Amino acid sequence: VKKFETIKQILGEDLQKSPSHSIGNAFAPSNIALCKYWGKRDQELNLPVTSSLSVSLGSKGATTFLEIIQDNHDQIILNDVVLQSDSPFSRRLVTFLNLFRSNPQLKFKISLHSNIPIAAGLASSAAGFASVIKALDQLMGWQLAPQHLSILARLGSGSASRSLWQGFVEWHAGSRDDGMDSVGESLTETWQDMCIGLLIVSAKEKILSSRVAMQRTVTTSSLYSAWPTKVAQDLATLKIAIAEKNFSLLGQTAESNALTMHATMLSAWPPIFYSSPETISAVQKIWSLRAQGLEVYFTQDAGPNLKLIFLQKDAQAVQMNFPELEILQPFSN
Ligand code: 2P0
Repeated sequence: VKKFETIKQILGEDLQKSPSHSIGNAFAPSNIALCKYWGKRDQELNLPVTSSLSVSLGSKGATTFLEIIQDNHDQIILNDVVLQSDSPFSRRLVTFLNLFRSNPQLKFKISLHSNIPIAAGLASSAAGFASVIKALDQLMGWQLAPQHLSILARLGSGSASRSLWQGFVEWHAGSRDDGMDSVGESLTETWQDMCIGLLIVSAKEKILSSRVAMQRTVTTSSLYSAWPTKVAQDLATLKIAIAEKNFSLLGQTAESNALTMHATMLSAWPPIFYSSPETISAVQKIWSLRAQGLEVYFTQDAGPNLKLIFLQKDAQAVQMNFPELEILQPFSN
């Protein structure tokens, strides 16, 4: 119900308009949070407790091809595999599309392609929902500004609100109940020689979705009350680090932010621990490399894999220590 109110505010009468094109086709990048989104103040609108800050991954992300079909149900294809209509991903996508159908008979073929290994924990919902809303914008002929698309993408998945732009993006928590001020904003600064390395330590399925995990953390973790203060400090520090190109400050802040998020999960009940033994050895290796003077930091999301953060000048040394690392340059591809 609240979702429709938001959509009506953005689309107005356009909501009833029939599609202007029969297809839509759009790409959206994945994003990695340097300051994490962990906890909602509204579960229906995916309104976060705090703001967050991410870096988008250039050409790594999801492409959605959307087509109107004459059928009585949607057809969903993920990386060329037709999904069962009762699979969790299909249900979530159909529920999202239901918000935007100008009439209930309007059915879609939705083909999503991700060029990021699913196991990286990056083929996450963010790039998916952002690319779906961009493809819908084309098909429906809304011609919305990215800020409005960010608000709509958030209704599918919180972190999708940050995937409407490349580069550094801040998702403002906002304070309104309708979420109209909970929107992504692109930062003007870039960082040409920043590298992100994807370290896949385990290709196993997630033990628990981030949606369930963050809610459990909010309701049961005694450490959660410290999280908003930590985020406020880290956001301010990250912006200084980005403005001054202080890489040590950026790396330390991002790593500490991720570890604090995981600490709130450890104190939830039942406890949530996304790290595997391989994660822990990789973390210890990173710390040991740093002690030897190699400036490499990590961040970790709702899974066992790590994202390493380092500068181009150290890429070779980092790659030597982690031969399986896939290195991305978010600002130069
Ligand atoms: C982030 N994560 O900031 C945090 C850090 C995971 C760990 O945003 O329920 O898939 O769809 O709003 O966006 C993943 O959570 O959750 C996420 P929903 P979402 O990247």
